[in-house]
Amino acid sequence: MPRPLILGGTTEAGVLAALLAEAQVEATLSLAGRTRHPAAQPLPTRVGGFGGAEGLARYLKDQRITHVVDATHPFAAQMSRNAAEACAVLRLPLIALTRAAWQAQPGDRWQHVPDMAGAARALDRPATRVFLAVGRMQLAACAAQPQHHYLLRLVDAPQAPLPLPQTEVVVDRGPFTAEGDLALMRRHGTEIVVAKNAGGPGALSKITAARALRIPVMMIDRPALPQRPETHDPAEVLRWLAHADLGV
Ligand code: 3Y8
Ligand code: NAP
Repeated sequence: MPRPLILGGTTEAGVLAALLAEAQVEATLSLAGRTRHPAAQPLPTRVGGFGGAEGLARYLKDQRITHVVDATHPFAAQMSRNAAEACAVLRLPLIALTRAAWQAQPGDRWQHVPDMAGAARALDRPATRVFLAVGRMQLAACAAQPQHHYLLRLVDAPQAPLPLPQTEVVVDRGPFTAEGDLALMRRHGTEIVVAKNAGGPGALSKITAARALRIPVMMIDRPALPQRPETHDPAEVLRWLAHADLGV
């Protein structure tokens, strides 16, 4: 019987967790512990880092894990690198459950930047009203551009002073809706949206709202990830587990 470890923290990981629980697969879900009250999941869940690739390898051995599913967010590049390294060392089967990157549609006004530092550089312009929808961990990069009025959406209320002088904070966790984001951006008077190319439906609403408002989007492209088998379909992961379980 397979004993997979699911590296989660995304909408798709939640869908997979439900399928695995329903199929009574002996799976464990893993979260980093980034948020104060993570959503309950239908699988036994462990929270916190492993201690690098070595710590992950030790965990995989100690827990007799047979397969690893990397269902982390496309910007969780360190976790993905560690998973690829640990699975290579232990010769464990690894598959990534990912979602396609968003693509600009005709009429969209996207400016691509390579990473958060690139976004901060591209914000070197007169004061404007920015919906900085990249979460808490990336805010410091924009401290070099204090002239803007930032709308921030965070999963948890900030515990420490924010590195930006003019902010409006919305504490909310997704998935979000286009109607909700349209109202939020109208109320804030948003003039540009800064977003990570997360893909998937859970964070797309602000992109849809920007399209409706015809305002520009500064799109942060995804970091490079290690080569590994990938699927966008949670059901495919179950077939992969069953197939691998036949020892084939
Ligand atoms: C801890 C688990 C589910 C999964 C929901 C998805 C959708 C909603 C949209 C905006 C963008 C952002 C952020 C976002 C979204 C889903 C998904 C997704 C973006 C939770 C979760 C954890 C995290 C961590 C958190 C980061 C932050 C990023 C907020 C749970 C809710 C901005 C990414 O305060 C912090 O430290 C937050 C940190 C990493 C990025 C950052 O750099 O700050 N996600 N998000 C996971 C863990 O501990 O391992 O708390 O229940 C999961 C989800 N967040 O259950 O349906 O699948 O992407 N998450 C981005 O995409 O830009 C919000 O506001 O429009
Ligand atoms: P990251 O930068 O790739 O990882 C940094 C370290 O956090 C990892 O080396 C690992 O610590 C720990 N870690 C990350 N994901 C983990 C997991 N699922 N289980 C156990 N430990 C984990 O990751 P991140 O960008 O901070 O993302 C953290 C979590 O939030 C992930 O679960 C991700 O799916 C979720 N998330 C992230 C974003 C985002 O925008 N980055 C968006 C939505 C959800 P050790 O080295 O000690 O093992």
